[in-house]
Amino acid sequence: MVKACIFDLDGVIVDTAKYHFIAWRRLANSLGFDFSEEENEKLKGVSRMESLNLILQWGGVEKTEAEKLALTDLKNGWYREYILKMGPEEILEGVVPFLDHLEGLGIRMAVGSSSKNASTILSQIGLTPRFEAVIDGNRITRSKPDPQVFEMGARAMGLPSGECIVFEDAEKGVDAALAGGFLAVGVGSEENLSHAHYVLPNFIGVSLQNILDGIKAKMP
Ligand code: B16
Ligand code: MG
Repeated sequence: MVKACIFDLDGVIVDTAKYHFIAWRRLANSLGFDFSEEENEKLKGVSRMESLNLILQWGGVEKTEAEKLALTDLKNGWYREYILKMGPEEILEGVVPFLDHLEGLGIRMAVGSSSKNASTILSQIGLTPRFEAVIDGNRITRSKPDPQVFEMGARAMGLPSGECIVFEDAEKGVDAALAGGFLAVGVGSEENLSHAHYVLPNFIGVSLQNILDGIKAKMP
């Protein structure tokens, strides 16, 4: 019996991945190297510092902890310039009708994001009041693929993980949902997310029943 849905933010509700990519690339370029869109996929759902560590590794660049902190601050400043210009028009197509649909069914809703900017983004796009709990990068101590962010979301609603569906665009986010015993729905390409219980390309025209049928059909 599904009682709640927990949404990842970046890549599920809004496409902030493009802003992360621009800002990280600007940082890499300032250090004298570049990285590809393919490599960028590996940064999805990963914390800010872990993302920097991966990027520095790709560029073969070493930095002290203090320098790394300064670099993440620099990147976050650039990233925030983009997100502070966001508005409700950046909500991905199909998301608002799907939230309305869930609300009509009495399904509870929370956000589980690795981003420390999650509350800023939700407020910019006007969706803060739609979620009963928002667990973000400021509240967790372990990053995805650890299930902590989703477990805290379920706990905030007083529900066991088995009664919640997690929606995720990142491979590591789907890993986190599965590790926590949630129903995991990938949002994006089947190619990256085939380990989820079900994969949707996006929320356009989607109903909870479609998802439950899809999960059932994919289960052994
Ligand atoms: P910030 P999600 C994640 O958000 C992003 O996918 C990931 O690319 C980013 O590095 C991470 O948040 C941290 O973001 O620098 O804003 O704290 O997909 O878990 O909502
Ligand atoms: Mg994401």
